[in-house]
Amino acid sequence: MNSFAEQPNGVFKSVCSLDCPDQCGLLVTKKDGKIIKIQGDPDHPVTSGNICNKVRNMAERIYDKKRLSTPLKRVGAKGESAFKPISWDEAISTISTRWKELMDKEGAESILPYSFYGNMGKLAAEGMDRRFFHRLGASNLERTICSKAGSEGYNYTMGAGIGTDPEETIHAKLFIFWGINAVSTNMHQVTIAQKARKNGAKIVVIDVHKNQTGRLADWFIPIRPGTDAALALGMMHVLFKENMHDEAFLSEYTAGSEELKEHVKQYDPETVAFITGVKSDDIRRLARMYGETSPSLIRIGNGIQHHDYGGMIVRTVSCLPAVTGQWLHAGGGAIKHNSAVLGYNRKALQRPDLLQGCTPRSFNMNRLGRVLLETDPPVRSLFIYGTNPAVVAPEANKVRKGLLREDLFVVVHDLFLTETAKYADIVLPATSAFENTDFYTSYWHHFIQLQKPVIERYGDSKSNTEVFRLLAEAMGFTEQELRDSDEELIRQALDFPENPYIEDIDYNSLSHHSFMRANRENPLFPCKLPTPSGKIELYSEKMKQDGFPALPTHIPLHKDEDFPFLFVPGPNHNFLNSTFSNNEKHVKLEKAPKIFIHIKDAASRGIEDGEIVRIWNNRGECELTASVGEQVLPGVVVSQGLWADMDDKKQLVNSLTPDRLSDMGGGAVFFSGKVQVEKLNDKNRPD
Ligand SMILES: Nc1nc2c(c(=O)[nH]1)N[C@H]1C(S)=C(S)[C@@H](COP(=O)(O)OP(=O)(O)OC[C@H]3O[C@@H](n4cnc5c(=O)[nH]c(N)nc54)[C@H](O)[C@@H]3O)O[C@H]1N2
Ligand SMILES: Nc1nc2c(c(=O)[nH]1)N[C@H]1C(S)=C(S)[C@@H](COP(=O)(O)OP(=O)(O)OC[C@H]3O[C@@H](n4cnc5c(=O)[nH]c(N)nc54)[C@H](O)[C@@H]3O)O[C@H]1N2
Ligand code: SF4
Ligand SMILES: [Mo]
Repeated sequence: MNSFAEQPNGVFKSVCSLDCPDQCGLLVTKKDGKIIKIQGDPDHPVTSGNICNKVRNMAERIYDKKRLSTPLKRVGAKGESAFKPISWDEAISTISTRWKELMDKEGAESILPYSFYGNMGKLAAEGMDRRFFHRLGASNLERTICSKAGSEGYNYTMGAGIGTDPEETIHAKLFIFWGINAVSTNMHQVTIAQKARKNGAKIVVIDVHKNQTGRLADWFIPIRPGTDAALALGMMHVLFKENMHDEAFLSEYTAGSEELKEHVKQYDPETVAFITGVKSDDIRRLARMYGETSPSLIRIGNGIQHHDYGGMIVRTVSCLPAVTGQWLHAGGGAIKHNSAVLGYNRKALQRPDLLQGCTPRSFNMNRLGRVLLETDPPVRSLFIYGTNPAVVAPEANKVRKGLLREDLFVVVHDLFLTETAKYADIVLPATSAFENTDFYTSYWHHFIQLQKPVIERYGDSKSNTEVFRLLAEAMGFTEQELRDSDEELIRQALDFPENPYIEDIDYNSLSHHSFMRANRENPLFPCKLPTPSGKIELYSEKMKQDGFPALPTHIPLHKDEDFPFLFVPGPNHNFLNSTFSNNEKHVKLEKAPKIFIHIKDAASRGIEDGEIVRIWNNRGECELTASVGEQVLPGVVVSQGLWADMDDKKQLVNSLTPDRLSDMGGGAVFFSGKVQVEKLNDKNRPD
């Protein structure tokens, strides 16, 4: 492949690698071999030249003086962050020697890979790494921290990760942003909604926090955390009762509508108001608005699934478009995620056959603390890449305690010395996505894009695929699959006749067009869904077999600890999870980590706007700046941003979050924990 990296000057096409649904097309301007500007690619049909502030500033991160340029070896105590530079030869031979010893003594399952999608490139996130760890026979990691619960819930209803094509949503007359802070986390869906608004569309936002997205709504509906299934069922109650349902659609394309009609009788607006905190008149008004407006789109966010029953909540909300037959209208329906549209050949990419029939033990990534502290036989080595678990994983104090174990050999591959890397024995420098070859599939829009290296690699950094090729060689693995080039990996992954939507897309065509659209027809129906009945399953026998109620149901949150506030610690606008939290400009834009609290709750505790307050439970404590007002309901506190502890400031919100698992998919329940909030000088707390 012709590499742009060799050309010192010019403007080059690229793609955003961050874990964000928009997956923008980029134009990168270079001068004398260095990036001097990053803009949106105006030719990209969906993102059309607009990008967020984070990535406009990305060059600062790429050339940040703090970036790692060479492998490091720990020379101080664990977690003390004292390292000395070493060569790649020494780093790789230290790792392979240690792993060979461990494999001899305790077996390969004493080694655990720990990764996520810090780089959404398919090769970076699930390419040679998976092949290598399969061949090694390492313990398996269940990558469940983000969207697994909701995806499983959605699949019970719809069969696969396929929803409305976002480009079609320009025709919608009603947008319901449901548990999504889209202004920050899916900005192009907001752009489309704003355009549609000029033609009379309305925007409704249902959230526990009136944040930047709630503020732009025509109607903001505050709701108690974890109660959205009840609201959706209340809407269905009204839709059926007032004859606003689409009988023809229900009988043709759904299974179980009669059972559902009967079932939702119990969810009358008064009952639902009591559960959700949404007034009964508002429930009726919302249902009528939904019943009378077509096409309507529900954009289902991650907020509703990071709860104890997040799977069931998403399953329930995703039944709504079927009740009014929205799937037949261009732009109508729902988007949870659209990953299945761009489904590629995962088996060919990840090669599970390299396990040679073994099924290694498996660990849920949301329980890293427990995995490190309570597993027997113990995990003795972690290889962490593309994620920063010391900040982003639940029960952070347990995670950190685990990482401090003297007998645990920790390797971290990252661009920076993250909070996690500070606990490492060996740190490996990673290239940025602009230095790599990869391909990207959005989980919202329908475009695949190829990434060619735009710049030369930084210092002595290496990409994920390069690192695992080196490790394979050092371990003495001779299989060709562990030597395939990046180009070969892409060719194999895109060779996937099972997905007709990407029939025309292969490495060669992508090289010519840089981005290509899935060949998908709209609207979604008529079609046969990959559910057991081939229809939208309002009643699901499969759920019953899996131990869930067969019909959509509201289930209250677990009790958690006996503290007065539900705590919702979401991401913020200027970071991407913990990425950018080490960049001064982004930190300045966010000012400080805040805790939003209702005026009445603040008053009863003598807390004033702008003062630093203590938030604590039996898992940990934080000190955040109070933002007093009416952005949240009484009894709820919300923080924004995955900040690391800085200069002795206690701002690690995940020290407070539970490591329980959600009902489906082993998902994280970041937003179902409870806390106490009090003035900093309050003595009424345990030491
Ligand atoms: N700027 C920016 N963009 C990002 C990210 C980032 O960190 N920063 N992270 C990326 C990633 S990995 C992901 S997964 C997505 C996540 O982005 P989103 O899908 O927007 O999910 P969250 O921001 O986690 O939560 C969305 C909203 O749900 C609300 N919420 C919480 N609990 C409930 C509830 O019970 N009911 C209702 N109705 N609302 C609730 C929160 O207040 C929040 O406003 O964003 C991606 N994009
Ligand atoms: N309290 C709370 N916690 C949360 C959430 C929340 O809403 N609230 N959201 C959760 C969600 S949805 C998610 S997805 C997770 C995300 O959490 P993470 O996956 O940890 O995401 P980041 O914090 O962005 O960290 C990604 C890391 O990958 C590194 N990286 C980037 N590209 C590469 C590469 O090519 N190679 C290597 N080796 N490293 C690379 C980056 O430098 C960065 O340090 O956080 C979860 N944690
Ligand atoms: S983070 Fe999201 S909005 Fe920003 S450039 Fe990347 S894909 Fe686009
Ligand atoms: Mo995520």
